[in-house]
Amino acid sequence: MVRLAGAGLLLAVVAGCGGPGTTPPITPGTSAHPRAVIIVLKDYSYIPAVVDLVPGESVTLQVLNGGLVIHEAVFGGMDVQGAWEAAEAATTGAPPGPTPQVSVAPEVAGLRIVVRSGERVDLPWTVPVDAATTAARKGGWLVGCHIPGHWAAGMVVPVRFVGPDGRPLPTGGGPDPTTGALPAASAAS
Ligand SMILES: [Cu+2]
Repeated sequence: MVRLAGAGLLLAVVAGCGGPGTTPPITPGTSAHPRAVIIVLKDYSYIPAVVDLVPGESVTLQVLNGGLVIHEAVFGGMDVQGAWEAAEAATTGAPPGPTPQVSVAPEVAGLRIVVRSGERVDLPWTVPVDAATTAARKGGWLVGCHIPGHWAAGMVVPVRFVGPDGRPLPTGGGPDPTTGALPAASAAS
């Protein structure tokens, strides 16, 4: 119940920051002072609409599920998204109860945070220093949910890598850094 109350508060805070898609100036996080990156999971979308990250910075991911069903935030390129989409598709139709354990090969595991309804998971993380250049080769990074049916329902947002000055870094391909237009949602290939 306390966590649910916190969910409402966080949503209010996020809404008060100008809404999804705005880019307030970023002060990159350091190991001594990690930057809080707040991501709210809903049925079936994310807030914010674009996740800004500075390569090499230390962040504390605060992933809050304000929806009614379990969700996740998988960070990575389309190779990562596709791997989780395929792995979790195998759980379609599983009976109610504990979420089935799924895994993918380490090289396409990316970063995955699963959060149950009303809960929040905090995770310290250092954004790979080569994330933007890697993304440039692989068509951009995304944050997506692969609970069966959720990606298809539109539960995916782009990552925008930005420099310490808050300006987008060139990552080539992938989501349009301005409009956030996404690649085709058929991640199962
Ligand atoms: Cu989901």
